[in-house]
Amino acid sequence: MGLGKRGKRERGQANGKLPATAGALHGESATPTKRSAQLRPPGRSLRQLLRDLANVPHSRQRAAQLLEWLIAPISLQQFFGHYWEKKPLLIHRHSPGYYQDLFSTAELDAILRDQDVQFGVNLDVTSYEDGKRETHNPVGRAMPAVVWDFYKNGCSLRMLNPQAFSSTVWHFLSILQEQFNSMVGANTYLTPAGTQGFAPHYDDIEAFVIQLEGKKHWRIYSPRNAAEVLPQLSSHNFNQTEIGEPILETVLEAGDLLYFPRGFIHQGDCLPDAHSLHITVSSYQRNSWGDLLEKLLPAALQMAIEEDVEYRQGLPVDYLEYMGIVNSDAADPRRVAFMQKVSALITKLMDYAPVDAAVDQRAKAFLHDCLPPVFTENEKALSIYGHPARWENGNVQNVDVQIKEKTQVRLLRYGIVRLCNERDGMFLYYTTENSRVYHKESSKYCEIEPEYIDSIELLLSSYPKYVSVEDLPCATLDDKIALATVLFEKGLLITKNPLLSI
Ligand SMILES: O=C(O)CCC(=O)C(=O)O
Ligand SMILES: [Mn+2]
Repeated sequence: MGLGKRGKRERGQANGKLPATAGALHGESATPTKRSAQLRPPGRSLRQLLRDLANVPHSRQRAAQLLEWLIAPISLQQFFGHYWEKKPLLIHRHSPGYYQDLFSTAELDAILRDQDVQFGVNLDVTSYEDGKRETHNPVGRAMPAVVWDFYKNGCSLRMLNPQAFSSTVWHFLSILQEQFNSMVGANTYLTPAGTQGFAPHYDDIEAFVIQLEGKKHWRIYSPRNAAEVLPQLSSHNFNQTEIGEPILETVLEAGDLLYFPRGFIHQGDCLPDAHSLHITVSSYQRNSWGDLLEKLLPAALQMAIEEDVEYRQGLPVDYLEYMGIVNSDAADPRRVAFMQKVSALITKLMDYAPVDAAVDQRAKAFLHDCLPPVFTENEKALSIYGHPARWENGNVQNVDVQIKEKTQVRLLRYGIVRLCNERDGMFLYYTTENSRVYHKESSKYCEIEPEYIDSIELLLSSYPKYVSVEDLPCATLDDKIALATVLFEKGLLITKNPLLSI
């Protein structure tokens, strides 16, 4: 077994390929001037923001405010109008502590020590030297002594799902996912001074590179051609000769943010004098119109074939004589008629397209992708997690969930449930029993009998206001209490006041 990047082997010095003064070249930079940076208060810390967001009543509003904080001083309107899916955005914040509560190398170290981090599953050890990109993952648990030895020998450490290990990353992403309505993920990248861990490449996600510690020199390149604009899939590792000239070159320092859309090629390397830790927050993987149509069109065609005889009528007996690639240049009027017929049938497909059902299928998949919500202490006390049922004095105590007609309830968050109409009934999908590890749990749902649909809709439309159980539009009081109790037990409802023990 070769030790490779382990052991005492000396490695080459810093890449040494930095321009003397690295700054933004052509990219748009929202750098506050020195003056305004001095006058403006440094901005809320993440810890303070998360505390403040707990008091924002609507979970969608919380999500929007979190994104606002992430990209400040750019507004959401400016961001979605000018940058989102269009071009990179660079923010030099001159406030090194701005993002510091999100994640740190010290936290990575503690995680390695205390939790079961597996090479290849949770952590990648990589290097990119002399144009060669290598992965050095051993098998098994990533023990600190082994991980830090790789690091000392110039390897980068990429943590693949920090949200499974770090409560703050989990909290942050779980709020943000309601802004994008598309899975929000993250990777962290720790790179030793003077090294590069990854080859140039583009990703299949919208990327928010959040610089947490140290510095990194970045080069960003435009998509190489029209087919690579907003790609569905990530690229292979490019050679330096394949990518042209950067449109943006900069050094990110702690507190800085770099956003770029999928398809923008990027590479980052560390200066000789500083390590770098960043977290890339990602969203919008396979969340395009094309991705919707990929599901919708086969369903529309299936319906059209079932319901409309025109789709079942036979093709002309002679069509092979004038259609197909060998006939594609032929000036045959039968070709024109054939094309018109195809066009008409495709246009008519719209009449059969189950658009809402296809959207609900995406929503259901998204709910499965979601991180479970993070409960505040107060929310815990008002939820099933604060329920007083327990074993005490040799007996069970307070087992009954005391939801009564006057109990006031509401959904914990707006985005934790989705009602979907499917072939065999109405189903309520929910996120509260998801895992912090992607798809570790199966999709969670319960069937909702038709007589309960209006009550679910009322809970959604009244959110974030509380409703009295007696006001749920079910047939009987027993039904109202039964529904509220089931939803409460799944962590979907909280009560206005803690349920009293009896
Ligand atoms: O830091 C690096 O070397 C690459 C990071 C990267 O590719 C990313 O954040 O998407
Ligand atoms: Mn990348």
